[in-house]
Amino acid sequence: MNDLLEQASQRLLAAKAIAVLTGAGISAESGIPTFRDAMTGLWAKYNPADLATPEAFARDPERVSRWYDERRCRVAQCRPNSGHLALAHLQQVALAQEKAFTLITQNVDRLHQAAGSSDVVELHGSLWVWRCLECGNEVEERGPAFASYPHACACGGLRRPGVVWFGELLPSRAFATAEKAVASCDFFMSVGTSAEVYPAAGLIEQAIQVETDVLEINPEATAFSNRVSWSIRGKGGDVLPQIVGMALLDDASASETRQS
Ligand code: BJW
Ligand code: ZN
Repeated sequence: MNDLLEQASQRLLAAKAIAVLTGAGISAESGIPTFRDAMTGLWAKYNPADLATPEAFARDPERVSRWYDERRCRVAQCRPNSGHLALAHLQQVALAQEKAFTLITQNVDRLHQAAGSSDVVELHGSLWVWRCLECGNEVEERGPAFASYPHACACGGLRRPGVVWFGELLPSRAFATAEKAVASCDFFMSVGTSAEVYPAAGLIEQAIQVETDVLEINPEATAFSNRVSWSIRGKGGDVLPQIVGMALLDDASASETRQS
């Protein structure tokens, strides 16, 4: 694994445009359950068709709103981990060196932003934003659990969580930004995603097709593991700080050599 880390960090150091796609696995070490992990994932306990579709909300808005509000309140107790922090640090250094850097996430927890990442491209929306189905008004809900369910707007309409459910289109501007970043990057990282949900997983396919260097970080294999340049089996919170640390250390020693 050390050889893989060394090689990938060398390429990261040389990259001029970096794009990163993250999934629920990067937040697992912050205490937020993933979706598809066999024992601990949300879909091991719940049926997505009952909770994560517009039809489920239409059928039982009380249950769906309560479930999302409970998740919102749980995430409010969670802090970014060393994986989120390493990506925020990498972005800062990349931008200072005038490299392009785009962080694309499927996560709805906003822990990347809490770690200091900016301009995060949210493909599946956010647990914090709730939108009225009648008047379209959007509010950022940062307070305690709602007093009653379903959550209602001042206009009397129902508010739904601002996440993207199965069968719904992804926000078009966010997806276009993501596709453009992947098309123009020379180093792509996929971290903590099972790569099973489309069109987000299609971004990994796109990176492989354009022959960008692709690094996957995940404790488990995915459908892309055999096709990427490096597949590192490990946790985001362990591997990301190492890889970013190695790349920045190499960079610092190279600039010392240049100066002496
Ligand atoms: C660690 C770790 C550690 C653990 N460190 N790693 C093409 C083919 C087949 C189907 C489709 C297709 N195109 C579209 C579809 C349908 C559907 C889809 O993809 N279904 C598949 C499941 C089969 N897609 C859609 O419906 C999308 N919309 C769409 O396509 O619109 C066009 C359309 C409209 C109408 C008809 C047809 C097409 C919308 C997808 C929306 C996804 N929404 C969710 C819920 C969000 C709200 C909520 O939070 O409840 O988004 S589902 C859920 O999955 C969530 C996630 O963002 C998403 C991805 O999951 P992720 O992040 O990869 O998590 P996991 O749990 O799957 O994986 C975690 C990984 O972490 C694992 O690999 C672990 O090993 C790893 N891990 N610990 C690093 N410490
Ligand atoms: Zn309203």
